[in-house]
Amino acid sequence: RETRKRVEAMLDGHAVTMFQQPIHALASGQAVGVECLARFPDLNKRGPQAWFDDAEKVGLGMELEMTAVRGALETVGAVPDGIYAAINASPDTIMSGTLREVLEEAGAKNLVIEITEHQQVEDFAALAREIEALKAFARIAIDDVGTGYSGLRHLIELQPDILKMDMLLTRDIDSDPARRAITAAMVQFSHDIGAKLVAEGIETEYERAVMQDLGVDYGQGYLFARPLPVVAAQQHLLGMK
Ligand code: G
Ligand code: G
Ligand code: MN
Ligand code: NA
Repeated sequence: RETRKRVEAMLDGHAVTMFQQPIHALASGQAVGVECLARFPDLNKRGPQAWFDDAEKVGLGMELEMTAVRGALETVGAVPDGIYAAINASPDTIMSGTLREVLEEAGAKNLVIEITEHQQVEDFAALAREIEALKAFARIAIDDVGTGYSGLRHLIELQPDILKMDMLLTRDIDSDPARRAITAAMVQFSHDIGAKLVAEGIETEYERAVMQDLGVDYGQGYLFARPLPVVAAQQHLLGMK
């Protein structure tokens, strides 16, 4: 009950702020996109993941996700032409049809939906159908490939435009042949299906260089920029272009 009150108070208080983290092409260094990420009050004590987990626990997960989506859509007008804006959504939210309604109404250009999966999907065929319908409004990215439930079926059946590798692969990429081998296989797979591959959590120039050498298309991480308030993100994007 305490948790429910806390989440409700946060939602009622319109306390969700959307930040943007730039995504860069590794070869040219140019910014190609931003990921919209939710930020909450008292961030030092409770990170975004804790808020999303709490909301999910008390049945407000979809409401919080859609609050973040609406907030993100309010910020995408500021994104320069030619740069995509990525929004996170779970299968539940996608299958509810609400996301499609909101995107249809917003009519925003150059959107990407990052499918973030933390639970097993009961009705995969229904998810796949809704994803097909969403492609009229956005490109599709699979988030955190290789972790949780973002498994093979997603890669095979959803025909994604973008794949995002979990930062587990980026960390220690210099010293670990297994991480390099999986990344190389991901590069091959992505390109065979006509998708772009993103390495997440790039913090050092060395990690960036290894990922580029392996053929990874795009990178996201503190080396390029942290998740930034929208005005700072736009300054970053315009400065790099
Ligand atoms: O932004 P990062 O700092 O800490 O976010 C942690 C996690 O919180 C992300 O990996 C993601 O799962 C979740 N998250 C952050 N922002 C959003 C959002 O806008 N929508 C959804 N659905 N999840 C988000
Ligand atoms: O949606 P997703 O789970 O991919 O959210 C991205 C997460 O990764 C966010 O929590 C964001 O703050 C985090 N992140 C982005 N870049 C870096 C980085 O370079 N290092 C680390 N440790 N985390 C990062
Ligand atoms: Mn994401
Ligand atoms: Na991710």
